[in-house]
Amino acid sequence: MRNQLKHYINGEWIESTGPETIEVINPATEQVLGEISSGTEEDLEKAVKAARAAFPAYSRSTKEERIQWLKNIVKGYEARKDELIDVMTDELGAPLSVSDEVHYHMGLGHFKQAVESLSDFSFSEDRGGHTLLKESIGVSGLITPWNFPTNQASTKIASAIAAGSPVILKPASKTPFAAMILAEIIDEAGVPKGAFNLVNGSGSVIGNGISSHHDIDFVSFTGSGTVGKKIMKNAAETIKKVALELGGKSPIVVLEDADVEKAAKTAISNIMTNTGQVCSAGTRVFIPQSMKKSFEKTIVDLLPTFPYGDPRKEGIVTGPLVSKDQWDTVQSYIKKGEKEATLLVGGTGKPEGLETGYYAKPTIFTDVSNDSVIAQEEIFGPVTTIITYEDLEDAIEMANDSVYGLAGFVVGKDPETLRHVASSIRSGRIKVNDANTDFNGPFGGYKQSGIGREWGDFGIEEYLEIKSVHGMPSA
Ligand code: TAP
Repeated sequence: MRNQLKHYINGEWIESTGPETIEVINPATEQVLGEISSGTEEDLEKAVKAARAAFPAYSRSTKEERIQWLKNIVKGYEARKDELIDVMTDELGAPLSVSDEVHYHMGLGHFKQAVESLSDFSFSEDRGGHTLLKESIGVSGLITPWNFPTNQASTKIASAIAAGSPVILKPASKTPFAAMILAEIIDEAGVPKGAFNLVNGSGSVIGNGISSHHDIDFVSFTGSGTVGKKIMKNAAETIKKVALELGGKSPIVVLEDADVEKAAKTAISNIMTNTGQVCSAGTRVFIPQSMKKSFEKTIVDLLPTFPYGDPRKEGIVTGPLVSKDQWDTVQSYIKKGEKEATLLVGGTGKPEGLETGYYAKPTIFTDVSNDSVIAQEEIFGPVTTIITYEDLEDAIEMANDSVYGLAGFVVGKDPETLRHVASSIRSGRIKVNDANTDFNGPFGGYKQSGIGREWGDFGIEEYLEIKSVHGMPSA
C-alpha cells in the first residue's frame, strides 16, 4: 500500500492539518492502491504563505540558476524512471510501454525543452521608444487532471520554474503518486524553499481554494469544461489570470488520396492510446463517401492489432479506464451512440475475460451525423465516430462545427490540400500524417477548448507579466 499522507510545503514533507484521507484505486484491479491526505484550507494557506515568501528572491533568480535547477530535475527524473513508470501503471492503468514511451517520455520532454527554451529566452528587449521587461507573474496555482500524471504537471512546473514563479500544485486525487515523486525530484534539485509546493486534496477544497485565493496571481488548470468554468468564475473575484486546457472533440480529416490503412491506423491509435483518455484525441473521423466501405473494413480488421487488457502484460497497448465513474460515463455514451448511429464494433459492457478492472470495449460507430451527441461531446474513452463527407469544404465545415478547437488531424498526400486543411481547421494544434510531436510547439485550444498555451517558450510566457519602461537609462 502506498500511504503517502504528507503535503510538500516550504521545502518539507509535512502532516496534513486534517484527518481526512482519499483512497486511490488501481483501475486494473479495482483494489485500493493507497491513500493520500485530503488537504484542508489551512494546508493550502501554509503553501500559499510559503510561495509568497519565496517570491521576492525567487522571481529575481538568474536565468543560469533556473537552468541549473531544471537540469538537476532532468537528472533526477531520469534516475527515477522505473518508479515513475511503475506508479503510473498502478494509478492510471496505463500499460507499461505507454507509461514509458508516452507518460515518462512526455514529462521528461517538458523539462528538457524548458532548459532549451529558457536558454534562448529574453526577459528584456529594447523596443526603440521603450524597454520591455518580462517579469514573474507572482504565485501560481497548478491544478492537474489524472489522464497524464507527469505530462500535465511537468509542463506547468517547468514553465513556472523558467519564469521564476513559485507554485502550489494540486494533482488529481485519482493519480497523485507520480506527482509526489516529481515533488521529491524537485526537492533534491536545489529549487529554493517555498518555490514548489504540493497540496493533495479534493477539487472542492484545494482546487476551489486555489482559484479563489486572493494571494494567488495565476491559475493554470487542465481538466473538464465544467470545472474550468467554475475556476474562471472564482478567479474573476480577484481578477486572477487563468489558463485553461479543457479538452476537445478533434477531427481527423481523411483526404481522397489518403492511404486507407494509414488513415485507419491514425483513427485507431487516437482512441487506443491512453484508452482514449486524451484531450487532443481525434474522435470524429471524416472520410470521403467513396471510401466508406474500404475504410470500415480496414478499421475493423486493424483494431485487433492494438491489444487491450492487463496493463502489466507485455504487448498490451490499451489498459482500463481510470475509474468506475469514467467507465460509467463511457458506457452511457455508447448507449446513446447505439440509438444515434450504426455500431460497427464494440458496444456496452466489459470485454470478455476482463470482468475485473474498468475495461471498456473499443467501440467504433459509423453512419454518424456530426450533430449527434456522440460526435459533439467529449467521451474520453476508446470510442470513435465515422462521418462521411461529399466534398472537402463540406468536411472542413463539419470539422469546425464543434464547440471545441484543441487539435485536428489530416491524412492524405497532396501537399497543397494538406496545407489547406491544416490552415482551415480552427484548432490550436494540427497533426499532418501523424507527424512527431515537437515539445516546443505551443499546446492549447481555440473556442471552448480553453485559454492560453503551454509547452516551450509560449508556456513560459504564461507565467510572466509584461512591463514597458519608458526612459530606461542604459546599463
Ligand atoms: P475534473 O473534475 O475537471 O478534474 C480535473 C482537476 O480539477 C482535478 O485535479 C480535480 O480534483 C480538480 N477539481 C475538481 N473540482 C474542482 C473545483 N471545483 N475547483 C478546482 N479544481 C477542481 O475532471 P474529471 O471529473 O476527473 O473528469 C471529467 C471529464 O473531464 C472527463 O470525462 C473528460 O471529459 C474531462 N477531462 C479532460 C481532461 C483534459 S486533459 N482536458 C482531463 C481529465 C478529464 P480531484 O481530482 O480532486 O477531483
